[in-house]
Amino acid sequence: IEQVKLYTNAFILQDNKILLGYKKRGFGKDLYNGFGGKVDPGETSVEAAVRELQEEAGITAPLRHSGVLFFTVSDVAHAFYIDVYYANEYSGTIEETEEMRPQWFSVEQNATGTQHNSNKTDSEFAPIPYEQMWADDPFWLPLLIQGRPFIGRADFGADGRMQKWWFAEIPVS
Ligand code: 6U4
Ligand code: NA
Ligand code: NA
Repeated sequence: IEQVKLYTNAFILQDNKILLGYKKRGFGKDLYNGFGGKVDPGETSVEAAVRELQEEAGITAPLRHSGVLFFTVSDVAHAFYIDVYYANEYSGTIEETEEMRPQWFSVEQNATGTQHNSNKTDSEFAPIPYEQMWADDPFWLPLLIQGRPFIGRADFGADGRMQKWWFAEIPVS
């Protein structure tokens, strides 16, 4: 690894829904993810997270830190250090931008794995589209949703497949 670059990734969690963005261009194109990007010189990680959320979804939120991720990609010279944030509220109006198409998803079906509530035939919101997300996301996104801090590492091959990984909840007292 020649260099580590700092990134952010931010999620809004509200009313058993999570706000994801469909990435329309650049790194991770055609995948759903949180909102984020590179930490610029002179700004803190949380400042970058707030700025990127504003730039990509049009909203501002009181972001709180949730986890830390470290990724390598075999044909990319730098490693990705990602601070992951969440908020339960936001201000402004969610807007599609040139980079991201925001969309709400239900967290309920994903949390339980099955639908126990037979009164609820179909949700207005689709479950989290893990098959259209980075391969590491199923390991830590459920922890973020449950408010449990996490840490993890994954190494991706040139083909984009996750080759080695390790994720854990951070015990907090
Ligand atoms: P520029 O060059 O400024 O347009 P920027 O918007 O700063 O780029 P971008 O969009 O490339 O950065 O940021 C990548 C985003 O993808 C960050 O939110 C971090 C996130 N990311 C990168 N690898 C990831 C992975 N394996 N799993 C994941 N998110 C990842 O869930
Ligand atoms: Na970005
Ligand atoms: Na950026």
